[in-house]
Amino acid sequence: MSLLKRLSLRWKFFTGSLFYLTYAPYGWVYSRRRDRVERETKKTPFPIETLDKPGKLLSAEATERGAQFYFENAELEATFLTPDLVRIDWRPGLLPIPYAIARSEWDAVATTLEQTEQGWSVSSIHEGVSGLTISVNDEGYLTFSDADGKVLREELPPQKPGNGWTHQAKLRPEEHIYGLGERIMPLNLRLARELTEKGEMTDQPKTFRMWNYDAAGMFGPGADPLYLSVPVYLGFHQQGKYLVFYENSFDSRFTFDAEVSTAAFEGGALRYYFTTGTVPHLVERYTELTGRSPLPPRWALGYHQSKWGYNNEQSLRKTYQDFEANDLPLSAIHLDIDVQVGFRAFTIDPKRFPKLQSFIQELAVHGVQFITILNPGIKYSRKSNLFLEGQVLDAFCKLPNGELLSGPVWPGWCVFPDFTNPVVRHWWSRQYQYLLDVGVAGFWHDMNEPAAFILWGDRSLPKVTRHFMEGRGGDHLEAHNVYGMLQAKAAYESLCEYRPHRRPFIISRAGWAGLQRYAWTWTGDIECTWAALRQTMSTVMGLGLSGIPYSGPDIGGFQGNPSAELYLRWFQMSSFLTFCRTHSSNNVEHRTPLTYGEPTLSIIRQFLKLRYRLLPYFYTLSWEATQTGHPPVRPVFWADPDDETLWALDDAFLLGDALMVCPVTVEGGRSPQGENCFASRSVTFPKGQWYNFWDDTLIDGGTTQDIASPLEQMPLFVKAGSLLPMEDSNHLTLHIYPPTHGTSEAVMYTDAGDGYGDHRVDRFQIQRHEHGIELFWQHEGEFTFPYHRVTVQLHGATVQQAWVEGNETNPEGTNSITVEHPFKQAFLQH
Ligand code: MIG
Repeated sequence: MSLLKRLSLRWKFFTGSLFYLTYAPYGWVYSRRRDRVERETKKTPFPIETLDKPGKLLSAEATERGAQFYFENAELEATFLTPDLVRIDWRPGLLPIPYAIARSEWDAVATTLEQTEQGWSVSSIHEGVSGLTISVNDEGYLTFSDADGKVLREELPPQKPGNGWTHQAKLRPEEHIYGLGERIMPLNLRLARELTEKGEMTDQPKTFRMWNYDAAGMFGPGADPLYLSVPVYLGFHQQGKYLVFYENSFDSRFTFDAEVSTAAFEGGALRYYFTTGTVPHLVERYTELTGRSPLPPRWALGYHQSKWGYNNEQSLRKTYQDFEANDLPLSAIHLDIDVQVGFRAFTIDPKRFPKLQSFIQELAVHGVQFITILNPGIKYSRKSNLFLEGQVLDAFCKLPNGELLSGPVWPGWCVFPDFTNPVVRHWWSRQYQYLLDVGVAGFWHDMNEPAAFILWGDRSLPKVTRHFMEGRGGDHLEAHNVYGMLQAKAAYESLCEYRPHRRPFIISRAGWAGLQRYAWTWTGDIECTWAALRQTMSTVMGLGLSGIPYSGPDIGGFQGNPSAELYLRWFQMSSFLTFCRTHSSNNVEHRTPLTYGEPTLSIIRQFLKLRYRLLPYFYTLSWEATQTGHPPVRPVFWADPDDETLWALDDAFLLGDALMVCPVTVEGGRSPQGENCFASRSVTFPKGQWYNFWDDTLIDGGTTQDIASPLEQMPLFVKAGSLLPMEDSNHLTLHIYPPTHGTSEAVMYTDAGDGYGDHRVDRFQIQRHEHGIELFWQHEGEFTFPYHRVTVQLHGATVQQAWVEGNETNPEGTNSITVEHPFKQAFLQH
């Protein structure tokens, strides 16, 4: 790096940091005020109902969907929603407002209640036999067992040390735990403890806190909590697999010790859901309960370019032109707070962006969309219309003494809309209309944990802040974690109402159980290191298992300037994540695929183009996620959940069932000794056969092998039996990676890419014969087949002769045929 460049970077960092410093006095005033308010409210204590334990079990009675148990000091209710999904309520305690819940009507479930030696047991009856059984003993121990009598979970009697419950369950030595929303931890959360002890984590991740938290500018592996928490986890052990979801939004802490798990809540009733079955089934049930992501607009699966620092129209035009001139595909440009007037939500500075509307229209023709950021805080100023309107509607959060709460964010002193009030959500929804009229395609919600600038203490609102909570009232301890999700709900409803013919696109930094119904997320201000690149893979997989299928990190990291190699490797990984966006802080160098010149640029172009060719596959996975909740990006164990050796594997991921992606997360992809001396990484293959994407060699599953990983190749594998649909404008290529024997199936989903019109599902069957491959093709749905040409390309074999619907067709080269229309049957002889 030249001296000049280095100096200019220093200067940028310095001015960028100054930017933060100007807020220090606000932070000081606010931190003091927050502490004082919290202290004073404690003087008039809440009524605290404590309980040591539930006491003796006195009686039990059957209910319509389960049973009710009466203990000396507590009540327990088991309600079966399906034969394998049960809701447990321990009372007393405040029941939640059902913000997480997407479904309230369930088919009837037959259940039986029986007295046993130790107490009672309640079971669901499924097809004449007992499905899930919960045994309740005299002191409040609960045991969950499946239809075969295998014990899945043993719970200790819960305790109520304060306003909330503490809940413990036994853990087996081999038990693996996944989920809890956004964590920058190993995929198996139980490993966080070990890594801390070995000193491999920067923080002390022994406790996972549920408290959406602004990591403010930078965080690395081990930091906890982060912006988005979901109190759901999956457990795997030798007796089976289960999922537990605590429907309680209060501040809480989860730990997984050697023998017990603990979940401790600051308030509310102890309400949780338990289900069991295969891994896909667990995710299906959880997303049946909390909802699934709607189909995104197809462009959203393309590449997004973002930068905190696009502060005039010229910088946007230049960005677009750079992409255009360098033959780099681009789907969206994101506008950060620089676009606003005084960082105020729903504003665009007409001085610096005088022709934004026509520029947006111009780029729309080239398939580029605009996304704008907004924060929930509204400037506390009588010059702000939003402030005045909100005051009249009583829209802002208040302190217990009735005073308006204000806290510092980018615009200065801000007030915070209370999204737990439906009137406020409706008012907020209306505000998007103006930006929609300007042509903005989607919204990026930042700082919605909600975050406030502080000098010490918690970076949010005072915990005693009052919230409407749909009319029943509550404090910030309960409302905090749902705040960002409810803002996303308001935005989602706005887009449905004001732009009904296009699908909503919203990205939210904060969230809770059910966020997936409204928004995508990104992983915030991740540091710019190899360790962070490595760990974000688990973050994305963990989010997927927590019901949130769309996420990704800032490519290259938010804070800092990655080396060309780190950026390239990060890019290669992100090309296979659902949300693929480069973004960076205002105090670092502008970062795009062009920043590093050659050879980085060409390699990135190759990966970007591969992603765009794979869009039919990505889009099909998105459609499948609407039907099943299965996240497109999933842990490798998904390929063979019974193989325990895969349970902790988190250095690779699957994209759908067909692709295994093995990012390179260490420096030195190409050794300095010479061009032909490649580095490699080790790859563990789940059972089955895997084709190397780059050279079609076939690899046996159940093995671990060293695979070459030069800079231009990230190890990538296709499962034998897959069909990968790839497109190049209106030319579709069906890449067939045949099964080694028998038959396999694949689907492809297509529609207009946005809106709510017709769709089409193409279904393929690949049959392996002794001398060739037979392909059967059927479809359903009214959408017209959008491609003008179809190539069938066979991998792993050479085509000698080919027939389409029985007519001989000449193979082109060694392994493909091309036709004009979809067909019903083809045979490729090899
Ligand atoms: O206080 O809007 O995570 O993506 O560029 C920082 C400026 C506020 C934090 C977000 C980041 C965004 C930045 N924001």
